Amino acid sequence: SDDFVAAMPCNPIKALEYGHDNAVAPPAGEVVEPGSSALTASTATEDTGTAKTGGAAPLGKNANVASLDRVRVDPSNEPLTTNQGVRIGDNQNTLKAGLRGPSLLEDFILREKITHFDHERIPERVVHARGSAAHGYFEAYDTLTQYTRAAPFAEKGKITPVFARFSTVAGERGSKDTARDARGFAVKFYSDEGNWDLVGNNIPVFFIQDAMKFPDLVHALKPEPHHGMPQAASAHDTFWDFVSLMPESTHMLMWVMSDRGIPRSYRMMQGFGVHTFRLVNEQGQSVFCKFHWKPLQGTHSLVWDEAVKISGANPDFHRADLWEAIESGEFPEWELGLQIFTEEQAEGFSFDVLDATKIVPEELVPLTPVGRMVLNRNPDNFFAETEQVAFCTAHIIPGIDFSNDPLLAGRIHSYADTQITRLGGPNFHEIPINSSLASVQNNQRDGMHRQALHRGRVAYEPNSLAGGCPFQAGTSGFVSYPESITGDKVRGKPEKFAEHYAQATLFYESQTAVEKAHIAAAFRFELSKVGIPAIRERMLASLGNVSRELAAEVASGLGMEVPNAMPKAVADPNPPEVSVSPALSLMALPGECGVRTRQIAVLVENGVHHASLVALHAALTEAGAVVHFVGPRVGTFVGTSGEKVEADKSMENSPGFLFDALVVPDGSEAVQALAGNGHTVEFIKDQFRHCKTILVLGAGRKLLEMAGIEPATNQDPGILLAEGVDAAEIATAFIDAVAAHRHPSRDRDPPTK
Ligand code: HDD
Repeated sequence: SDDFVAAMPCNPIKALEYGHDNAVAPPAGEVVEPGSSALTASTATEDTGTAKTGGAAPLGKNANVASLDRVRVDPSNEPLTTNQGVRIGDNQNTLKAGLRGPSLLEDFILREKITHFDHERIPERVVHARGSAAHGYFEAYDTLTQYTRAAPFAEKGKITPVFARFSTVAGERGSKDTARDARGFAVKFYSDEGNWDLVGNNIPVFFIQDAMKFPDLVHALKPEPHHGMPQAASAHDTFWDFVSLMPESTHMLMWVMSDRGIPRSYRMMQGFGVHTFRLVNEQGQSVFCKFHWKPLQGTHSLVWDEAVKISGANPDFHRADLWEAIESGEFPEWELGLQIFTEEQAEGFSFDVLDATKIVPEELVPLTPVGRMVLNRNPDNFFAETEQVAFCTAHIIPGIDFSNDPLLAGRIHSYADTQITRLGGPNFHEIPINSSLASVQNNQRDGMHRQALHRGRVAYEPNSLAGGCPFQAGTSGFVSYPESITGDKVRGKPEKFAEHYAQATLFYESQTAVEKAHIAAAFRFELSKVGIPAIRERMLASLGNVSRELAAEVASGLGMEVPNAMPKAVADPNPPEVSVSPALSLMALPGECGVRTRQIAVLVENGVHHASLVALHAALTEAGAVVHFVGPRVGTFVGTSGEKVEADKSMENSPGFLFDALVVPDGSEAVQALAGNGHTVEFIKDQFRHCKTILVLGAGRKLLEMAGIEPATNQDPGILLAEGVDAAEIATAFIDAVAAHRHPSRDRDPPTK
């Protein structure tokens, strides 16, 4: 009976485990109206209303979060036990023969505890070791059944749970967040037709065209093998040796050397599936597709001097930013856009869509927005979820298929393979964060750490003893797109792969002047760290093929002559379709969130003009900014008329470059005291140098002058003076200036201040 089934010790979350009505079309899933406030409101209260430390773990509203409830552990009111459930009476002392005697081998409690500890670490990811992740959901704007039968796009408003992990590539697990690097952007969709992993980066192209070169690339990029340096940095000989010998990497180099390589936040970067994929509809028709994630928070970056300093003061800068935004209910959101094109269209392009070093310019194929992803819940346990999640490009579902991109082919193999070492065997799909919400039924058996308890004696197919189950799903299951293939078995590349520079030039020429200057400065910095002059020269020769202007700029920064441009593989390539693509500039996607989540520092000291700060605080908080009072130390300060101001950060623990904007306070006594503290001028100078907004109230102007900034002659829209002006009045202007992110008219190389 149903009661009996319910009473069985099966996983109640996976209610479908014991049979389900195999549908041909994907089930509709949970559906809400797009943008429905009911959805966000329910998750918002759920997530923000529950403390994440201590107490019972909150029950998630996202389906994949709920399925994790079965493994959540809550020690409230529970005694300490061994792994065998035996209560431990004393967790302080080993078992000894006499108080001063030797420890006894029979102390199974000590031995279990130490043994487990000894094996706590697992191998880190060979690339993308450093990362942070969050739960959320994908919501389809509309049905996309015209192009694909993929479950997440089956119905307007359909919700699919996701887990997304962002990462740096080169650094080890404990390395800094703000290294110059590509960022991983991996999304696991727990669809009702199985897990689909879109394992992308924040850059739409890659360094190499063929997976055969991936180990070489990574060996060149990672710390050099003899001395293990440098950590989380591409600025060293082996990397530039390799890429300067691989002209196909030039396009990706332009992106990594641009400000995209140092994002302000994981929440403020784009994501790309990189490869050309296929969409396949229920009739078996297929189109090509590229995946783009666009952050609604805008695309914003750090500047290099800032990134370097942040890595010292807060190596967890991006991890903390993502965590804190979600904890505060400020859920980051991305729109998924597709570039959909036919094979016939692709054949006409000047480049090959199977070449992962090429984009499809949006001028050729515009983006179609198809849904949004919202991340609304932090993991409960970093190891169990963020560390153990296993993404894999081979995890696709009916309605999605691969193209013949030879880089993708290698990835399809690599991801599942690497988990076998990293997660200790072939059963990593059973780790809760990896297990699909769709029922899993097959005849794969055993192996290390097997969890499933298969009943019966049948583990083969065909069978008659189990009624032929589990049975082949036929066309309701995954059917590879029957692309017809002819050709010789060869090792080689298609013709258009030989053109390496046109899109590097397109990228460079699509940048604003400040962005171009940052690209040149990044090449200069990286190549200045290269010890072998011939490598610098070879790279300059390659850059000469991108832009003479860029090559000259970098060469002069290195005190070198511009060498002759490197000979190209094809002298006379197909002319590119576009020479400028505005979407390639970071400035293209300013975002819609104003100053929400922006970190504002307000300097405080004893004698600070309290009323103006209270008014500002109210206006900024109202606009969604996060205001911090920063003193020479943390703790209480006393304002002009005896009011108390609580500093939650100090200039020592939180230097100026950690904040998006600065308020220099009024109050002559406070200004006097701040003037005597060397940190103050550094704090202001960094804000100035990094082109951030500075609001100076009344007497605070003296501190600006001490920092060598003369606001009277400065036409800078990012420096606001409020003398005799009501603080609340100036708040609006300040908020607008902060929303501009930076004031690049102040950008100087080298810095003047
Ligand atoms: Fe990769 C991890 C993205 C090429 C082999 N890769 C990894 C992750 C991301 C990417 C985001 C981290 C996933 C996570 O958060 O756990 N990789 C890319 C992109 C590529 C790319 C966008 C080019 C388009 N990767 C690539 C190639 C190969 C690999 C060509 C091998 C042939 N990548 C791996 C890996 C990793 C990995 C060794 C390390 C840990 C893991 O997979 O789970 O299998």
